[in-house]
Amino acid sequence: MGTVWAEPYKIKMVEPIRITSVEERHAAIREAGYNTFLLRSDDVYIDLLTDSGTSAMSDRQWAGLMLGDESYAGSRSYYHLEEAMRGVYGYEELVPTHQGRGAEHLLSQILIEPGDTVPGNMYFTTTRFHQEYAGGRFADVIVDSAHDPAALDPFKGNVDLTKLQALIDEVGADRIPYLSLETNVNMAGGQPVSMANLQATYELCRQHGILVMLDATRALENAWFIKQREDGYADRSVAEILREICSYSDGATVSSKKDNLVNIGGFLALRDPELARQARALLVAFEGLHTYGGMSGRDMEALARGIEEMVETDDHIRARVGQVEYLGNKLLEAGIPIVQPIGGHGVFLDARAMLSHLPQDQFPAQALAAEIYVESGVRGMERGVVSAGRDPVTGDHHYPELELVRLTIPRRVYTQAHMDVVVEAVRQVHTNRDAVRGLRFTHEPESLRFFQARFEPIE
Ligand code: P61
Repeated sequence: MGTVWAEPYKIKMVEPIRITSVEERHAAIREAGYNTFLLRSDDVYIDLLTDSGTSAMSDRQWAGLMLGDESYAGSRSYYHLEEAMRGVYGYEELVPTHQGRGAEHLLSQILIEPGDTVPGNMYFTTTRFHQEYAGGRFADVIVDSAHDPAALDPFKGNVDLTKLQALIDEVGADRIPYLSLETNVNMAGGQPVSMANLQATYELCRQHGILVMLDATRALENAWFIKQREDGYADRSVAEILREICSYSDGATVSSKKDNLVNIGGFLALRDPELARQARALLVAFEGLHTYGGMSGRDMEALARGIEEMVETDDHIRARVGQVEYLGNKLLEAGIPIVQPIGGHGVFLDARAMLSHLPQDQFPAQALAAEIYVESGVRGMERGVVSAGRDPVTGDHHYPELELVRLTIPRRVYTQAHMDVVVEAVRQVHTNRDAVRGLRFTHEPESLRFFQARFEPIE
């Protein structure tokens, strides 16, 4: 069974999806301002916009919805969630939030003073937003290979300790409240951090009195890659590896809409009770009482069950990453340039390589995502200059080296045949790539612009 990744479940309920005509899709994308975030889901065939909140729950999770305790205070479902979080992640203090960015908001507000610098292994959009909103500045300390789609390093999510030390020397440890350490780095293409790097980073930060806060949103996927790629972990369970990952940190923010297999939810986890007290003081103002945060009782019950289920055996994560690798390998065989190694939650197309005739300020990845949608009804997401936004000081675009379209795979939702359709769609667009035109803004929101921006093709 070693290399088999077949799903460790069978299907009990199905949801119909509809394929539209190319004419309908032309009209839909025009209506959506060439932004796949603005499409209606009814106009989408295979939805690879995100793996966030789009996973399929198990029968046990659905049963948990019925058993959720909706008490305003002291809900039984909260205590179940607390027990599951402590058991699986190993942190003592649970601060429940409506989703990941709720936790990022609280963490940024309690720890960041105006003028502080927050280093991180590549930015994430909402994470950096909250750091800047609290008056901080993000500084990228990821290894250089993370910015190179073709670099084959097994751990492209690693922190570059030389960059981190140089930053500490430059701004002083007292202006760095914490290091924001993302597991399985989303914007780098779902790339893992090694255990050795987590340990060394934690050690360096400790020497300087700097906290380490994980973004453990996709820590399970990271644990799987450690098991596959790092010496000494092949015989450990992902549950054990995940616990060890978290041991090299002082706390974590989690969007439970990913690894945790629920449609909504998240949390901030901490070790220090005093920090937890500060977070809960804000929680009750911004999210809800400390025993539900932003979630209903049934949300918490489904989440507790999702956390337990994701690590019950290694078979779930083997199949999850196995499906992503299946899609990635098929695209590689078809000669499509993608980020390598293949990531944990999706396949990232290298739009810069594919549409080399378009300069970056004509938004090649945005144009490519729109084109794939029109060709096939498959919806992906831009992860390039549009997502990177503008520098808050200079007002210029950030020009990231990675100009990507993310084809993100929801967990337990699509089949191998759906993946084959996606390969065909991308192959078709690749063949006709020279005809793809660039885009320009017709509406540019001030912050997190990629969500609601509108574009038109350049003639
Ligand atoms: C996603 F286009 N991710 O990947 P929330 N940390 C990390 C995330 O991946 C993450 C959050 C925190 C999404 C949704 C999304 O620019 C975008 O539960 C590593 O979504 O609040 C979310 O967690 C935030 C899509 C978010 C985006 C921001 O699709």
